[in-house]
Amino acid sequence: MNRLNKLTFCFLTSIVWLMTTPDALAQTIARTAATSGNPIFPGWYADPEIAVIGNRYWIYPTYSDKFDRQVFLDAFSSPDLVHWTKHPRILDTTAVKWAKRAMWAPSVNEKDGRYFLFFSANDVHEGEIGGIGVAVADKPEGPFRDYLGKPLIGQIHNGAQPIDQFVFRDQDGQYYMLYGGWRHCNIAKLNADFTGFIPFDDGKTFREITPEGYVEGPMMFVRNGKYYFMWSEGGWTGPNYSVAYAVADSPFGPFQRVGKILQQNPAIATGAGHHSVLNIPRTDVPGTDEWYIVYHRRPLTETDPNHRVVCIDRLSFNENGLIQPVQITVEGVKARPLK
Ligand code: FUB
Repeated sequence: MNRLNKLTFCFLTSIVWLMTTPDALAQTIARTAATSGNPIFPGWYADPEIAVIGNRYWIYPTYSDKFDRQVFLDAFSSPDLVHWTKHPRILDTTAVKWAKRAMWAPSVNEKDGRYFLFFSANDVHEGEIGGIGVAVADKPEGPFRDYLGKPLIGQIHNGAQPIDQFVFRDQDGQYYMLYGGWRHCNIAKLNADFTGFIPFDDGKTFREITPEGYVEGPMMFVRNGKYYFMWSEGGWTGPNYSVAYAVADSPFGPFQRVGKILQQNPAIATGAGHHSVLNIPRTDVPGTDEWYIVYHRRPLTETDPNHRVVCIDRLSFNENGLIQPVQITVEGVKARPLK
């Protein structure tokens, strides 16, 4: 080999070596990733709620571990559903004196320039301290501080464990909370400053709207004037955890179960459930009908109940407004930068 050929050989070999080191590979993957992949970020997390705040997507999940280790909440943000930034410990039990463990299912709403994070803590049972609380911050990444110094809902009403809260803004601007474990779901009307609830006309504060099959993880959205109520069924520790829904003309129902739309695929993952839904048009491009579902599932290699990961896939409707069964994927969704 002459000197020029030797130099060319060395140069090419170095390029090939550089490109195959893990760092070079990681950068290449990050630069060229066209889809989010599933899971969308590393770590054991569950019960994700997705929102658009400003020009970023935000996901607020439960940290999935033994109840005694669930003493904080992390959040994740992204400009495009593909590249995610972790915001660690946006809230932890040191900021909430009544919360000791089992911080679950955060639900975040922006109101009057502040961010309100509803969460549950302590896996509360009759006579215990805990339940659903609310924390507040000036930014979506916190730091959040306890808003009330006590639970917003600390008692058991209509048999519903005070967990898995979802705060829903109705078309007229009124906020409602749906919540409940132990196979019961209540709806309650939040007051204007989120310090409590306004009783309904019948004098009751907590109205039960439990549909057939309901277990936990309620959420609601409106599409074409119809109220879609969704929930999780089955046991969250097992493979059959899944999501079903009902449709009605009001947030109070009556809700007739339509069927399951999210469940395990034994070739991809098990235990798919406790989700939230994002509609792009409301926040970005009015007139398109672009929907995403964010949910947790268990990788096929895992049996530990807490080994749950956060995933995203597309959600769609048929011409009658019925939700099509979700195809859970390994690829996730395409990059979707916000305008
Ligand atoms: O992550 C803790 C609990 O598991 C949630 O509150 C339930 O909905 C289930 O996902």
